[in-house]
Amino acid sequence: MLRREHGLILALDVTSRNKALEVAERALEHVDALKVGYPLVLSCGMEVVGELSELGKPVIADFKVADIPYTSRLICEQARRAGASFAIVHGFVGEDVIKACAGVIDIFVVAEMSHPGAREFLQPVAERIVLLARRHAFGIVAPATRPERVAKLRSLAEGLVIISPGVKAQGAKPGDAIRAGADFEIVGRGIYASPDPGRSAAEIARKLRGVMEELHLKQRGNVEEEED
Ligand code: NUP
Repeated sequence: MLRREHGLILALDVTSRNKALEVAERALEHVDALKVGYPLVLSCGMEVVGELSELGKPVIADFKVADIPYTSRLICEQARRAGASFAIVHGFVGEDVIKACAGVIDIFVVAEMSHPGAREFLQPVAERIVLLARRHAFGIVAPATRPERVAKLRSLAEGLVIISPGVKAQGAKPGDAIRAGADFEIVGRGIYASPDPGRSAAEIARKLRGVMEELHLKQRGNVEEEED
């Protein structure tokens, strides 16, 4: 279950359990989910996934799983056992891997990454990955740093939830990805590395709620126009 209230997912790429819990607690009321990855679990163990999930928001295990189906499935089982509600899995490894992972936990498939290098190998196949994801996944990962790509992938991602990283530290402005069709924006350093993580999360969440409201009004406007 991933309920959208703020449109914001907090990425906790810190390397201390205490810092992760402290930032999560401060930002909690302004975010819809917490995302953990290798920096956190390799430094302080998988137990932190359970501790974070006990705070009451779903935890996304960002392990960018990209192994053979058998091993990928084992990784996803560990994520689920630890208390994660979702895992992030690479799409370029193929449908057998996506299927194996989706059999044990709800997954987000990485369609296109947010960094400049993603243009080299991933972008040319991103649209095909979305079509694969439609058969097995809960959602996809699309780059907030390229809103035009979010819009393109949205047009193919029927029924999928889109989560978009790259906001603040990687250059995207809060709200741009949601305006382009994403459901949630992911923010890490823009919150945990700020002097006041609670306040930064509150400010970003306010902006995102504003954009969602604006889109909703626009949709309603369109409906009313059509009805006239
Ligand atoms: O394409 C991706 N880009 C990306 O930044 C896919 C991801 N999963 N991420 C993750 O999002 C990245 O590993 C980090 O956890 C978060 C972005 O963090 P930040 O740039 O806001 O600090």
